[in-house]
Amino acid sequence: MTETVSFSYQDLLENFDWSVSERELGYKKGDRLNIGWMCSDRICRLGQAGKPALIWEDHQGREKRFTYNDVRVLSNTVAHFLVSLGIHPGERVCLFMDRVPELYIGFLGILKAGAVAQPLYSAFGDESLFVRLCNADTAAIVTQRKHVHKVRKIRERLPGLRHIVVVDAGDAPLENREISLEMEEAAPIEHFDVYPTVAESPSVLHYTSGTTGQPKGAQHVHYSIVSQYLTAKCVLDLRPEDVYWCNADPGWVTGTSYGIIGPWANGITQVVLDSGFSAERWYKFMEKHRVTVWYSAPTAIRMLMREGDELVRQHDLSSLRHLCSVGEPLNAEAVLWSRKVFGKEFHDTFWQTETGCIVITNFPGMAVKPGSMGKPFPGITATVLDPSTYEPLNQAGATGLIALRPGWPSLIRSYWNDEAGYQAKFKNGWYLCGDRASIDADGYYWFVGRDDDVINTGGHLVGPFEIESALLEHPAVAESAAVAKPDPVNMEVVKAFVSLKPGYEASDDLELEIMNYIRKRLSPIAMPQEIEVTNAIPKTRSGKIVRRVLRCREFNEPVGDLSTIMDD
Ligand code: 6R9
Repeated sequence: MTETVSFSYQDLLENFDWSVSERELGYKKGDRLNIGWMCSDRICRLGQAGKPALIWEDHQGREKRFTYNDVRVLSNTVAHFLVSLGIHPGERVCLFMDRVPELYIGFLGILKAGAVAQPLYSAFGDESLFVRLCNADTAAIVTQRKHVHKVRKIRERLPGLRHIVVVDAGDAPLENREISLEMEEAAPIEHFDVYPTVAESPSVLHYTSGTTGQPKGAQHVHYSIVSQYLTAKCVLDLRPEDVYWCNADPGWVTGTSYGIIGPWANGITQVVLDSGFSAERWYKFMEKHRVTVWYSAPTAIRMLMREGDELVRQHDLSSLRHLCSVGEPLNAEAVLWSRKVFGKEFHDTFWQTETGCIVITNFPGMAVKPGSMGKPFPGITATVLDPSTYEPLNQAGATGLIALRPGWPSLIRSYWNDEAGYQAKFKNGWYLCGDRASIDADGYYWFVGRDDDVINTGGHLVGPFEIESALLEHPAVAESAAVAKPDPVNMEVVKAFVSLKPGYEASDDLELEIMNYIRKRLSPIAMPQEIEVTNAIPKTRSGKIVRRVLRCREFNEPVGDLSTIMDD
């Protein structure tokens, strides 16, 4: 498939230096650096104040438009409000909202105030929310009326949470610690002294799940913009006239790195659809706004495939120029389907919350091998390591651990309050992604699977420990194990194994009740799609659950040698 490209992979690869990005952003070592300012004030100074930054639409088709100057002034307004509340630089301010304009603009406002933005997915239930706010010792949460009841449920257990800011309170009665901020109604703050953050100042704290323990806070710094700006420009191929749509919710890293920072640092117009999935609505939305660049995810693409080709043909999607995907393996069928119906291929991009930016990718113009993740982004040194020696495998087709040489701008600097967990991500001078892949003779990477027990459902990572802990709080559950189970659309879904306490009998009703319990306390994505009652949850001699046995059974894979694990 031929395409006109702005950059050639080979040209960028030769003599690559991240300072290219620093120069384009007008940043010099030692300068102040603030993502909030970079994504709004800077664009206005470049003569783009009147250019649309955000075109927002909800499920009823209501539309709002914000220029870069609007984003500049409104983010000042949010920043000023937070400072007037007594929020100090470095304190965590959580964003807990659907995809409303206040989420995108508030993100920049928090950063302008020098505080740390902590975005959380608004479908989280009270327990998932509590765990993350408690761990981060969050000082304020910005939320909507429809979600405030979840905060009310847990606020007594969060003494450090001083302010609950409601962006659409209207005349609804507010309770203790709650305060209203209607961003567009507040007195606009034309000039705000942006807090003088520097490259290494903390910026965004994203929670991500691992195998053990509760989710970890991945701590980013303002310097991450140097990676996010350039990868958005080169991989997403953003050009000044583009209309860009990123499907991801800013509760997850794709929604901030490439749903806020990347496009806005490039001065691009982006469109946001604040509504659930509907193939027809999505195509209509892209047709109406003449979307040119679309960043989506394999589960969404598979859901679109299911709705058929005819629906695509009923819409004029000729504006689409470049398509990318992230979050899970992009199956070859999805690439072939997109070729057929859009006349364009989805370009797979691989990265993580921790990497902050795309690290392995099908670069525009590079021949796509359907099913492959492509090659390392210039400026990223990658390899696959032997899992026992942590030495590079250097053999085409051999499966190993995906490893990256630390040093690119957007690698997280720590896990919040978990130095040991952070250090464990590095071996022999490499950062380990926790995924397995092979590299073919042409240097293309092929994803094999995760190297841990984390469940990837529809591109969202859920940690088994968080689900197991919540299951144990249900009165009927004595023991629990949560593992991935294959799924044709979501790639994986959660399956839970539970043993019951005396006096409880397995029944369909009880299973449904447990599922709903998890959905409400954690989230719909963490909810087990299947519950198996068993008295035989495999354990090591010291009593640790061996999820691998259960997982392999679900995937019909051989369990392999367990002798060392069982002796643990
Ligand atoms: C950006 C994001 C990261 C994990 C990652 C891997 C999986 C992401 C992928 C992919 C295969 C791809 N993953 N992109 N697997 N092909 N193109 O998703 O961040 O939520 O931290 O997830 O997702 O397992 O390690 P995050």
